[in-house]
Amino acid sequence: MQIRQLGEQIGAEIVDVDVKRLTDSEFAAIYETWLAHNVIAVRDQVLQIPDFLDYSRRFGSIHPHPSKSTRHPEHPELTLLGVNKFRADGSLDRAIYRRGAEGFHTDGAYDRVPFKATQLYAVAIPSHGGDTLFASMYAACDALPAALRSKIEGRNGAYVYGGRKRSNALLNAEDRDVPPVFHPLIRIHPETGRPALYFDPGKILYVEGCSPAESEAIIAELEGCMLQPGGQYRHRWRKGDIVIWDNRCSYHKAAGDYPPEEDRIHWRVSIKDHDDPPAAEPA
Ligand SMILES: O=C(O)CCC(=O)C(=O)O
Ligand SMILES: [Fe+2]
Repeated sequence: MQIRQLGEQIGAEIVDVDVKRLTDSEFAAIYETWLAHNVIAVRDQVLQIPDFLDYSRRFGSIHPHPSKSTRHPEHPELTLLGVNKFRADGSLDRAIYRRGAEGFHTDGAYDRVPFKATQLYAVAIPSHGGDTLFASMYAACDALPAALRSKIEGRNGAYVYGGRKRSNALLNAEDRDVPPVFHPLIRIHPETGRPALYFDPGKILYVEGCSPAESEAIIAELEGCMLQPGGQYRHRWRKGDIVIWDNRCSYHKAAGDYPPEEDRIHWRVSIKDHDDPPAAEPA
């Protein structure tokens, strides 16, 4: 097994390994690399669905995504990306084609216990475009101007799935009306102990304890701090890649720019810690 750092502060690549046959010490090395580099790509894997689920369960417990319409029909804990993007009338369903492409975000901020990790396996990759972009929340936190940092220290953001724009197209109607959850804007990573700027402009409703105008001003300022030089990595997919990112310390975004007539299909799982409670089912 070989490990290579990719970005300056984020991203590593692992080659010459088969995740179907990993010893505990090899997995420990992968896990340590992931904690250190936040996003890792394991190349050249040939997997069936049970292999992908088994490997994913080494990182934690896997949870069905709230978007029920994009779950695999026999494996609800598996989300399908890029499947059924054309409707029966031939029109492109942009919510599927551009899923994750509206802006940098972290997965699961709308959940009381947000996802620890998201893992994708590349089943089909277009001839060009379709990259995934990553950025470090540690780098964003380190770069916060002192005045802004003191404004948000100890404060929570309020989050719902669709955020201020109510972007709920992938949710069933009965799952759209859910009360917000709260997370500290500077959140300490439970495993590394490092502070991260935990912020998602697409899912935040407001900053707790501020006037609406103050809250909007803070949100706009924070949005400008998310991407830092040296804190970014762009993944160019190859079929057979497994990529896992740490939602507690990284943002990501799909480029959303590949030829829509070509396939770009991933299997996807949402991972929590083994002892985290499941999401509350919407009332
Ligand atoms: O398709 C991608 O590149 C990433 C999509 C995304 O945001 C996600 O799966 O959480
Ligand atoms: Fe995402």
